[in-house]
Amino acid sequence: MRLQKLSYLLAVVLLMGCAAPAEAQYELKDAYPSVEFDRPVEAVSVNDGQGRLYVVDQEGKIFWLPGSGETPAQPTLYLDISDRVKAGGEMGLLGLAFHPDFKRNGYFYVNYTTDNPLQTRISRFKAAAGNKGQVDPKSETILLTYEQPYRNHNGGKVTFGPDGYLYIAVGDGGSGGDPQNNGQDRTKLLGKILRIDVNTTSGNLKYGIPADNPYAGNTEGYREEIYAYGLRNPWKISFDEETGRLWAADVGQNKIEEIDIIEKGGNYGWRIMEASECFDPSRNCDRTGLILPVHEYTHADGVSITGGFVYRGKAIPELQGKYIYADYVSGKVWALTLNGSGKKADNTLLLTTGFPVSSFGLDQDNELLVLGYGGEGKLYRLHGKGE
Ligand SMILES: [Ca+2]
Ligand SMILES: [Ca+2]
Repeated sequence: MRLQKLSYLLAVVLLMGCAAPAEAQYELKDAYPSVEFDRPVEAVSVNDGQGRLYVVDQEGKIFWLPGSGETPAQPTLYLDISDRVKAGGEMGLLGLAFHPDFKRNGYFYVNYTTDNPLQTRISRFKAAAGNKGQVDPKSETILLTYEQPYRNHNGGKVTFGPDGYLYIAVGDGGSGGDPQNNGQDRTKLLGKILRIDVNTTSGNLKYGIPADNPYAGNTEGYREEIYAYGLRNPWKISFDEETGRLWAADVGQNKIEEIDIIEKGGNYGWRIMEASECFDPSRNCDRTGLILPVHEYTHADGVSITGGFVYRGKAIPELQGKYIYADYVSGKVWALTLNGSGKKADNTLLLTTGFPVSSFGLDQDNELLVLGYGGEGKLYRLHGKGE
């Protein structure tokens, strides 16, 4: 009897293969047990000497939490622009980036949707000297607006690159199947990664066009802000601080979610392709010049990808250099590893959250935060089990 049981257990272990033990190695811990947000979509830190973590609530508010050591941590309202933000579904205050020289100039940049007309705005705000208390909502300077033909697919991330330029993730405008073919239309800003220089102005623009942007000075009518195109709804882009690589998670249409390494001037395929498959046309599409994802997964594993970061923290050494991302719907969190030539080497499931993952954040020490959305808007930390 005992032996039978043992061999049964052995058979179960063998059948389960390697996937189960990998998932069991990680868990999430509530980073701020006393703190809840309505709908957190960003958690951003800045080298402001104060160790603060800034959390964006989709409704149009930014809060900050004090650095470690100050407990219990309570969020302080930093900026409230809910009077001008149209929130709900995929709309709202969606992105926050601090100027690399924030400590000196107090500038930070946001991406939000507004209505009448339905638009996306990229705006700059200015924190008063010393960065104490609340930021004046009247300190807004609107840098860039673009029309949103539909309420969904607004992208939303803004982030500074190692080159000091501001990168903006822009969705294809929305609906389904990109009916206006915005992703491939380089006369439009929709369905693109944009790159602008916020430290200068150019003609009527409140920003500059970097001289080496792919369409700088073009005569074809292409938008000079474009850095890369052919994206559907990049829900989070991030730079790997160490390699300078720009990562994008692009939400799929009917079948496939994808991760891309964004190169200047690259065409990432949408709507000609959904990840590695033809989409429109559905067969024999022209793949010439299209850049395929470094990784993709089908709707067997999730329905809407949420991009994260290449882990450069210290707490979980074995995740060093791996891209951590999730699926919003399935709650699965994975680690993707590239090899020396930038191709996929491994993709490992770390855990399944049991709640929708809206985003990832980085604290002052480059440690990873997982943002829970829907029901309880919580911030979690990823831990190795027993750590
Ligand atoms: Ca839209
Ligand atoms: Ca693609």
